[in-house]
Amino acid sequence: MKRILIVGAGGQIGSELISLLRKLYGNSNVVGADVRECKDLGQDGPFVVLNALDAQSYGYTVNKYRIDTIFNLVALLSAVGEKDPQLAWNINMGALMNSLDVARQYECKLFTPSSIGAFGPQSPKDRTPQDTIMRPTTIYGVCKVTGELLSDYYHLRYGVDTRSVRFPGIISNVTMPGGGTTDYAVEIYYDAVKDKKFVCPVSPNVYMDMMYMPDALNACVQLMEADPARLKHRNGFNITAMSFTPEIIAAEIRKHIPEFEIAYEIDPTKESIARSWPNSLDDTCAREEWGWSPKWTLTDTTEDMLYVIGKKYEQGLF
Ligand code: AKB
Repeated sequence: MKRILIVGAGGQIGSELISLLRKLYGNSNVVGADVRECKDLGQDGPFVVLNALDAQSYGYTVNKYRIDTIFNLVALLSAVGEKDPQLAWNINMGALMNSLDVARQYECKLFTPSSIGAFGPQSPKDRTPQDTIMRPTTIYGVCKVTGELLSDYYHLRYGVDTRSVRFPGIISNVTMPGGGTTDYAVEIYYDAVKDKKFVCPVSPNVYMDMMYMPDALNACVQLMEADPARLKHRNGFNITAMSFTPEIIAAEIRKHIPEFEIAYEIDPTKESIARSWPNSLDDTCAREEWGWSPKWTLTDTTEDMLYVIGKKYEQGLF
């Protein structure tokens, strides 16, 4: 990776990936792109307003900045996708098709995240294997499985260097996630700091895989830098760092804020999505093929999240 374009740079992952990549590869070598103007992202390096569905502008940007690696982070997430499945398909698949075609034309490597949402109710629930039945029941999951297959196809048919991981819920404290089923695992920390209570949209005993942002960012870099000769899989690798329920994360928060309370107001869409997803993934292939090894447990994540969000609260930032 020498000249990198992050499409969807204003989102939860993009807004932090851009800082890491600029540190590693040089500010001027990492171009941020988003459908909205993001003033902060243009301060240290190049930033362009780009609609990933506009193939011509996408190609123009890649050519202009002599890009060799694209991170396509454009996505409508699982819960919001169910409100308008046609829109979710058009955005998720439109951005992916344009990314694949541009990567093919300009000989770029391409990273597009997949998700635990690529699995469905018929997938094995615990330590879900890398290669197993998928059959998701959300439009988001349908897009993710299709995206994995299309990305593998572009690799086989045209030699495009496509790679991806199946991200679990990402816990972070810079940009809020929007419209996902796992968003509660971020919101709970903000509400714990501000109100010492949280109303959770999924049941107390529902397990889902999660990961702290620093591990998610390392996964992006490590996979894209991995020796292709070692990759038996490409799109997408199971990765995980922790698996917990709302009850478990609440208990962890109570170690720091003993008066913290959690109540439940179940959101039927999020609940049924969460129940259709695995409890935990088996990430052996990622460990073997490119050295994946997460660092952050729920205990360290909680300590760090409460510290950082506590500082933001003191500064009146939310
Ligand atoms: C979502 O909840 O939709 C995402 C995901 C797990 O892909 N965070």
